[in-house]
Amino acid sequence: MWSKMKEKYLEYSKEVNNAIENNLPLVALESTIISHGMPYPENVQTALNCQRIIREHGAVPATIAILNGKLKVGLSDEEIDFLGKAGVKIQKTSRRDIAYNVANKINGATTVSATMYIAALAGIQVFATGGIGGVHRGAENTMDISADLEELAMTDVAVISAGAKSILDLGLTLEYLETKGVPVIGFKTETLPAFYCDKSDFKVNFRIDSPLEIARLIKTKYDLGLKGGILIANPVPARNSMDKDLINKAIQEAIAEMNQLGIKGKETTPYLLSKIASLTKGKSLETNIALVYNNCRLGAEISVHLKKIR
Ligand code: PSU
Ligand code: MN
Repeated sequence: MWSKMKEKYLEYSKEVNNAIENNLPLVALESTIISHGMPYPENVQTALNCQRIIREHGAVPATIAILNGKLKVGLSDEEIDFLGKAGVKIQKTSRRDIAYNVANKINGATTVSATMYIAALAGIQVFATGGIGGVHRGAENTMDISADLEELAMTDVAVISAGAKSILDLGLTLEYLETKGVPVIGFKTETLPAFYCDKSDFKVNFRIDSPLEIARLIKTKYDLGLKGGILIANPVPARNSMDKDLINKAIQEAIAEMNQLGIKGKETTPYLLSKIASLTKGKSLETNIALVYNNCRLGAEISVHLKKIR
């Protein structure tokens, strides 16, 4: 019954369909990072390179979006180009928007939360992205907490990210994940990386140094019926890590300007990302691209191991 219903809404690319039929390792990718996370044409080049890197590491990429009322798992190069060119004109789609967009055939670029949900429907357990949403600074007044955290609480997908940006409150983000029972793994690190920087003052729950060991943890969690995601924090390579003071100054300036302009809700993250990129003269964009590639590599390695262990 459910599987028939599912077929009605999901649409796989040929490559993804072949991977599912042959039990090949898959890695999901989100599309808000394309439409809202980076400017054109870097967004399209990055998305295509992510797919290439995943293939080079023995897995199959599945970029996810909502197009023409379908939950698309695997996009063509033309579809990626369409999302990249349209940019913020495409609707940023999180969990709450999925049903409305599908019912009304509204195109949507999926955030981490929506991508996790659709990946899980398609049976994909590993998802690589840049940064996740979290508890925003000042959330004690605004209650701005990303739906990504609730999704990590309930959907069985391991998410590889470069930690969380310090536009967020990293300490409160970790507290939230702890309450929800989401394990936070540091890949070769003791501290939660802060996206643009490879380190922060906050500790991860467990440090693991090999992709095989991470795959074993994922398998064990789901064998035990422990619902919800796993957050794998993969620090940006040291050579691409930004100076802490420089980036924090840009973040503070961007937040102050955002508050002055009265920007709220789902516009917050895209606004801050582009403002920080211009304040750092493109350096933050360069770092962002490097860390996404790094996460795709690790995601592919974990997914390959996950298919082999039993
Ligand atoms: N962080 C980035 N780039 C991004 C995002 C976050 O560095 O593109 C996107 C992701 O799609 C994430 C979303 O799921 O922003 C979080 O938005 P919000 O804070 O509105 O939940
Ligand atoms: Mn928000």
